[in-house]
Amino acid sequence: MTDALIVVDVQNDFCPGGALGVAGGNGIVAGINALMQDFGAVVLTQDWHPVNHSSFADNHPDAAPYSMIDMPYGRQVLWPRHCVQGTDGAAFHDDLNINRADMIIRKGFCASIDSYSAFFENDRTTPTGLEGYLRSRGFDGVVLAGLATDFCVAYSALDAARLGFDVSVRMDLSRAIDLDGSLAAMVGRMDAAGVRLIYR
Ligand code: VGL
Ligand code: ZN
Repeated sequence: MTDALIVVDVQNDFCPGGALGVAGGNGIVAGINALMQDFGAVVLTQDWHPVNHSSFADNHPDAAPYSMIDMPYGRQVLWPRHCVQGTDGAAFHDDLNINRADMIIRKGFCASIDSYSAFFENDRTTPTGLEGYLRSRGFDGVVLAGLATDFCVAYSALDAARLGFDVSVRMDLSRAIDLDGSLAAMVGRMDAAGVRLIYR
């Protein structure tokens, strides 16, 4: 088994004080840096939205942040404006060891569709290219950590499992948004999909 580490969205806007700050988000950075040393490949994902992105509540008249809308590809949460391309909020946390990364994959750059997963946009079919990258380098397993457990980490884990990778999530090195029970729901789905949830 050859595993790659995928570090999901450890960006300023997902850390406390950021536009979509996740409680304790900054507390996982040192542990993730240490974990990087155990892997033959380290991939970072970076949420990277244009200003007119359709997942931003303020791009929809009268829509409240955290409300839901129907998009052509399914239901979508409307988020506070976050991770706008080129802003400080979209930058990686200052302490993250980005020099260790072999690959940085950006996602959510298409205005009309969101992309939680590192592998597919939210239509679950438009690929990011990460599957090909990992397979062509000979990786057949992934370990995931980062932000947020119940959105971008979980979507990435479910897609990786669907693609046939061996998948583990370091729950101790991930932090959740937990919107209306989303953490419990996604833990259930990951468990059912055969994703190993590691709490150590
Ligand atoms: C994320 C909501 C919107 C995440 C990204 O990284 O989990 N969540 N964009
Ligand atoms: Zn986003």
